[in-house]
Amino acid sequence: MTGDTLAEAKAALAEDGWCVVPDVLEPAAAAQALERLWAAAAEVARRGVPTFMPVLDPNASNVRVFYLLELDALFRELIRHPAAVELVQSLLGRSFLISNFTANIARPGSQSMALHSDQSLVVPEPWIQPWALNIIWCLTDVRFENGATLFIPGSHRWTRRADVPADADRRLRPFEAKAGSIIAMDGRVWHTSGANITADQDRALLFGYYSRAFLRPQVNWNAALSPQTQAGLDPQMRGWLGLDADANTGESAADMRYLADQFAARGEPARR
Ligand SMILES: O=C(O)CCC(=O)C(=O)O
Repeated sequence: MTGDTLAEAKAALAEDGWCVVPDVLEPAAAAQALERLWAAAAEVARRGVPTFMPVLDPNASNVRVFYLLELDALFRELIRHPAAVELVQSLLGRSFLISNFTANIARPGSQSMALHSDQSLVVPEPWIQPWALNIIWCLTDVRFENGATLFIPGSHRWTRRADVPADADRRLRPFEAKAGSIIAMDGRVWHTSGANITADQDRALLFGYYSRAFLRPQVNWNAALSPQTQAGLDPQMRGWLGLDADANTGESAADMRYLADQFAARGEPARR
């Protein structure tokens, strides 16, 4: 992956609402991540936590793994991968929070979930700006046949539920990519999981969900991460996970400049 590739990807993400960046992980690293994902799924099952969510998926051929950050240090590295963070900051700005990190393995026989946009699940309409996005890690090759995520081109410009057309399902297109790629998807893009119509090919994706820092994350990491996991995190990760005492005190460089300007205009030194 070159700097040019990432620059083109950021431009596509801003304009089209999505982009694919190939070769972020070497094939061996993607295979290792897949192995660790199955180990995490086994651990979750051992703890008696369901990996089938009837509210999300029509049948148990979708294997869902939640709280990846608690389950393996590898996932704590992926969520802060420099390419992922660069894409996130290009869309959301410097400050952001890690809202969620989950896996969905679509096994043969899996079916589509309901059409949705992820931003619509965390903030009411209108959805004017990108306030959230997914960085989707492809741990297997992803094709229409093995259940690629299906999305509607241009749907990041829909600002209200009433904008979703009656023929939305007919507009769906697959995100196809090689194992080791990441797909960035603006939180306003309407999408669903594809059906896996192969006989024997899994489709394994990780969904890193990031949001603007003023939005409450989907996961309360203070509760979801054990004291041992929290103890191993550096200040940067603690900040991105919202683990410290400050919650919403004006976080962006623009906010800070605004405050500094206000103090300067009053002839006072900047505080905080
Ligand atoms: O697995 C997929 O392809 C999509 C999953 C998804 O959109 C979700 O879980 O909200």
